Amino acid sequence: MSEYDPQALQAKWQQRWEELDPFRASEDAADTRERRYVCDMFPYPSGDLHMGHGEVFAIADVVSRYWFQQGYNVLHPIGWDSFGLPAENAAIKRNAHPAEWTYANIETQATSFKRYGVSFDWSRRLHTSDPDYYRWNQWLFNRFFERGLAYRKGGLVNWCPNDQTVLANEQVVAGKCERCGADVIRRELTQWYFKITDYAQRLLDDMDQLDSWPERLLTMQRNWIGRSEGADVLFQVEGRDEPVQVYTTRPDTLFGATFFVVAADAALAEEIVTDEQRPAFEVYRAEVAKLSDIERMSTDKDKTGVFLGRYAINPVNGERIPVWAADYVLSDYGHGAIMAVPAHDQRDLDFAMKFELPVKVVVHTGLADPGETGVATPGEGKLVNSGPLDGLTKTEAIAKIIDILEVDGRGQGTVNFRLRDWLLSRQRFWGTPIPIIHCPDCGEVPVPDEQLPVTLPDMRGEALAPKGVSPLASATDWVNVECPKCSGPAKRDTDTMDTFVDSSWYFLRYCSPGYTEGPFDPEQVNKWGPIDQYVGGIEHAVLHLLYSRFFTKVLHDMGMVSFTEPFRRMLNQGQVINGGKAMSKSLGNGVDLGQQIDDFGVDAVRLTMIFAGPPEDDIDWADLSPGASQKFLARAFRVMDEVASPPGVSYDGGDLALRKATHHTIDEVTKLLDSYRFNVAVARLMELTSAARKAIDSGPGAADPAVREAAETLAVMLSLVAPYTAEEGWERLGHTGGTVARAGWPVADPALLVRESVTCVVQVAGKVRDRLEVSPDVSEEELRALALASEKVQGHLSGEPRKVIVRAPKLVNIVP
Ligand code: ANZ
Ligand code: ZN
Repeated sequence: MSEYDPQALQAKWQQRWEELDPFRASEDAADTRERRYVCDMFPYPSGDLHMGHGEVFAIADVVSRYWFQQGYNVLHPIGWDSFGLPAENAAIKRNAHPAEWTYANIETQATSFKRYGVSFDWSRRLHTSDPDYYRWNQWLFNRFFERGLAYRKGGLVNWCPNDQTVLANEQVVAGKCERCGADVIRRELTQWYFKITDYAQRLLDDMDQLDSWPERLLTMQRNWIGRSEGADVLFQVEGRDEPVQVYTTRPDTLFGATFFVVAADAALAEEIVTDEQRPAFEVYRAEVAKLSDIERMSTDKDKTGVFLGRYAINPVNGERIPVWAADYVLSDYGHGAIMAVPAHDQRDLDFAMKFELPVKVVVHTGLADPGETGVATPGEGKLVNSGPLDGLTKTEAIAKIIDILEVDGRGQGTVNFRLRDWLLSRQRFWGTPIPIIHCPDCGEVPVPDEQLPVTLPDMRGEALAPKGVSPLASATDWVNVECPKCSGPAKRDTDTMDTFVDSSWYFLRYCSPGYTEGPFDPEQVNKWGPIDQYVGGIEHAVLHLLYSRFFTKVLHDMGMVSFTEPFRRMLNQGQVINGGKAMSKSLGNGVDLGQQIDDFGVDAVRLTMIFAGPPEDDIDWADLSPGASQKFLARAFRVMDEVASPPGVSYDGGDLALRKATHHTIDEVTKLLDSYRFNVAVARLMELTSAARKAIDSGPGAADPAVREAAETLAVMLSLVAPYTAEEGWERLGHTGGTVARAGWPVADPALLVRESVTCVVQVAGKVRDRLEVSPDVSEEELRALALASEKVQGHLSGEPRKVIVRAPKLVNIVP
């Protein structure tokens, strides 16, 4: 007997895995095994791996190793999302190049992943900051540009005053920069966008294919896309020739519009404001510029606004209603102007009460008068005070008013989306240069494909400090180029791409990482894709997970991928917290993954993560005991180490009770893994360990074949969670030179799954050839099938037997 020493096992087996390289996906066309693709959201190299990584990668590894054991041709790759701001900030601080920090951290993480024993195919490793990766970002940008899916426009954008760069809407969380937490302000800038809005409807429709995604995630995407049906209505505004459009989801309430509101920052407000009201308007507009969309839309915020001195005409009843500017109407949603119906919309009512504007009920809901109570009644009811709509229900009234408006050319039914185009320019250095050359004569000219990649110039330290324009602008040699079209003097675009571009297709590159003819080899991608299991955090719900879906659809339309959704199945792991709170520097409750591994060993840490609960739930490290996990692993190891029968021994005569326990474990663990109940599966392995221990100590003893069967089962199943312990145990069991990771998943013998059993004698031509353990209430049918399936019986049959006499449950007599 020898001691269980996790650190020694790690050193030994890491070395062996390095030699064996057991997790290579096969590209061999002759390999007919079914392919499975499992992928973890790739890490950002911000330092060493942390507890969160420990959890995600442990979870995905269970899936990957399970599929390997089941004999699939598994692809489980790893790479690094290695462009981004932190590297740049570190470089400024240390007067270095961002690459130094980035690649040093990548090495640290790679070393830690190897120690953590994750079943990666290391040959497919990629880094998005490598020119032979980001070259394809640029190539894809050119394709998007050709298709009109990448375009430049001016407008108000989200600006982080701390990071000095623009942010996509998706990167602004509750009015703050998703990265650094600074309050986001709005700035007028000309920027590049991807036209994700062209795909809004398909992004919604194709959610049908994502039925195994968490409902919470789907809801977040659905709300972010924000489809609504309604009408565009044209209002004449006095003093302006062109009518003004508003978007409304409640055209049925048109007769209840008592005022009109234009977004304070919309060009229209500035255009129509009267001279008299202009000074007040300008003061107000400056105030609004400081607010984020979220603050502006917040329902509990006090309503503010200014009268613009103008009136609009209600197209259905000719009423003159005052036009105001306010912040609760957004300039980039709908048409940036609304008809206000205070009786039936709470925000309009709050505004009306504050500025003493009239409230007119047009839907009779049975609730008290909103003008009295201050509570709007947005619900259903019969229309009143609405001329031709009186007496109709909401749905009827919507249909009718749209008819009326369409006949008069004063409006039309329409669909609207909340989703905005994806702003992709960033005024920072450490990213993919946008491959566009601005020529005074030819305009925006894409860098020809054969000149890609446009690599970053060599810049470091202070030169990278944020200045509000991209640091690339100061690399004059790099900026000044010939126009590819007319050869005249021109300038490179100096912005870099949002790093979410890099992560929108990296999982496709994994399928053929060295490919030089394009971003990926379509043939390989169509063989591996879509990803069978993707694992990563819910924080990417409306960012990476939406962008990747968009990219996949565009690539599908380009004929480059055969599927339209990249991730067949999605698992959002919970967070690792400590003491009921997220780990943070300020709380001082951080737990260091490396330290945990030093203290308890990789396997104990992984097992603790998996055993803590369902993978979607948060894990509170304070409630867990990696020490207890280690003790369990030592017990399991001793069982495997003590087995005294030789490998290959027949289990047939083994202790029946233990054999049954083993086969029940196989059956249950398989089902539990199929339904992602990994923690319960671990509990079953703990039970099997105890059963084997008992058999050794106070049962048939270590030489009984059933003990070997239990121990081998344990080794194979444990390899999903505790690979080092499993490998060493497997070797001690006499399987030398290979790896338990490829031992093959055990299959439960149905005869041993029968809870209470009787022994059924099977005779062939009057001689006993087999004994089957069957349920006392086994049917004649089943028993007949079991008997005929027995190998021992088959050995005495040649072809169909002449007669099978079944006396359930005890006897089967076969006449050959
Ligand atoms: C009149 C009305 C009456 C409205 C009523 C609602 C209830 P969703 O569903 O999110 O698309 N709206 C339109 N454009 C806006 C903008 N730029 N900023 C802020 N609000 C805007 O919301 C559509 C509704 O939000 C529209 O329908 C409009 O108010 C408002 F009883 O029009 B409604
Ligand atoms: Zn030119």
